[in-house]
Amino acid sequence: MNKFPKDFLWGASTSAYQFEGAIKQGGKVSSIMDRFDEQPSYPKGITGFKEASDHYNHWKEDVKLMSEMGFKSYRFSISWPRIIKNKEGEINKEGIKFYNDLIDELFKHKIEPIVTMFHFDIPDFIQEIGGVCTNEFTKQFEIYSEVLFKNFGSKIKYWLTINELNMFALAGQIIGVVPSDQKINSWQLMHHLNVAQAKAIVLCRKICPSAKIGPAPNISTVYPDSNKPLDYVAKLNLDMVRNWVYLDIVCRGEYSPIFINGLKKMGLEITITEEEKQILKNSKPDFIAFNYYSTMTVKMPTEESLKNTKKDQQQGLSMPGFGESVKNDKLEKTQFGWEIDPVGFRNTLREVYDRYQLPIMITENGIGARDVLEEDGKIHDNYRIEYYEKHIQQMALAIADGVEMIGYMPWSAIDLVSTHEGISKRYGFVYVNRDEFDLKDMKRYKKDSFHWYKELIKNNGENI
Ligand code: BGP
Repeated sequence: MNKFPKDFLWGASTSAYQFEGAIKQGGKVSSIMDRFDEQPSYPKGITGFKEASDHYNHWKEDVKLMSEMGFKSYRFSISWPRIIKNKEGEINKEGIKFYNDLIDELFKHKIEPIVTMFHFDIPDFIQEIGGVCTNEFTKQFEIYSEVLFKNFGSKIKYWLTINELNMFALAGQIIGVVPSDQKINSWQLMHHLNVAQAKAIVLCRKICPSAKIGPAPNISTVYPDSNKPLDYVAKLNLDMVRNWVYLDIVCRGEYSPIFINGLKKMGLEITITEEEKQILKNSKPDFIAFNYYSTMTVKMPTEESLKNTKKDQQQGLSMPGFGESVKNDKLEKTQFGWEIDPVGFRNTLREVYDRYQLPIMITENGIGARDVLEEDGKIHDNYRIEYYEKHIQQMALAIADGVEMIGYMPWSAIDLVSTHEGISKRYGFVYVNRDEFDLKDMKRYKKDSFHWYKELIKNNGENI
């Protein structure tokens, strides 16, 4: 029996603000990400997103490289501030043309475009009215969604709503989607995003009925740190606020009573209108896309133990009285401290499929590393090959377990700028020749993993 379906979508991912650069070209208006590096909370000594990998001016060459690797699919995000100029919804025609040209070029190379509607780059005109923290956000996202579906709907088969909706609530200030001086109720913010997502799904059904649409959160299995029953309570708690609440709302149409009750225990609540309840009930997705980097291990915290943690999308998520994430000493780590857990990937795939029984697409997975460009133009990233080999083997086992999978689009197709750790944390199959502050020539170099992935796709993963 084949390990992967015949038409499996092998490819890779990027996001607009981390990849395109050209923040002042093509009629793009400003976004919060353009100046994230100027915020006091942004780590010192690393680049921001103004130039990124200059994909905006290299897109044809970049698609050619993807085609050479044999990509069947490419997951990228459309930049909201490239498409809409202001809160009146004025359209930037140049932005529409840029993505239409990109999509056509992908089709020319037989690559299926998988479009993320929104990947962190909130336009300034939205931030000025409160960003993701107000109800107004859902109205603005609806205006934007309609423009996307009307302009690209005839070509796009797979839409992804909001990248890592859960990370807006859990690590919003670290990834820059919430300004560090803005006071927020993370759960109300999450609710606005859930409603925005639901409205987009409803609109998609209306405007492009033959397209498929799904959410794209960051999901990972949560292990209890020990066999102490209380650590298992912490596991259930963190599982809920890290994973299931975001998928329950879109797949089941409501929040779990345990979640709502948990909020009350923390002295929090979310305001949900009757109209919103109806929208949330009627916006089921066609598939689940999710990003997976590693697993999480938790214990029941004491007040003292909560003080020490470094926090981002993969580490340090903790909640007083609920659970505290701790290091898993059974797992190796990347150079940037993220735990590596290929078997956890199989576990996560099984849990998600078992719970919702919808086809799954992996929209991110990968290893950030300080790759070195050798004098002969080569990049020997065997650690990346090893990372992928192990994860893809586990994905094959998950498929053999019975998980239904559509595709695998790891992070990232080509080097780009990390959310909060600069360009030196590289993820691509292709090296982009620039440093944190020296833009050099932005030349593209194929890493060893490029040739490895090409071979794997050619064999539809059978050689893994
Ligand atoms: C995800 C985001 C991506 C991406 C990736 C790697 O959370 O969706 O945008 O960058 O993580 O994370 P980082 O860039 O922080 O290394």
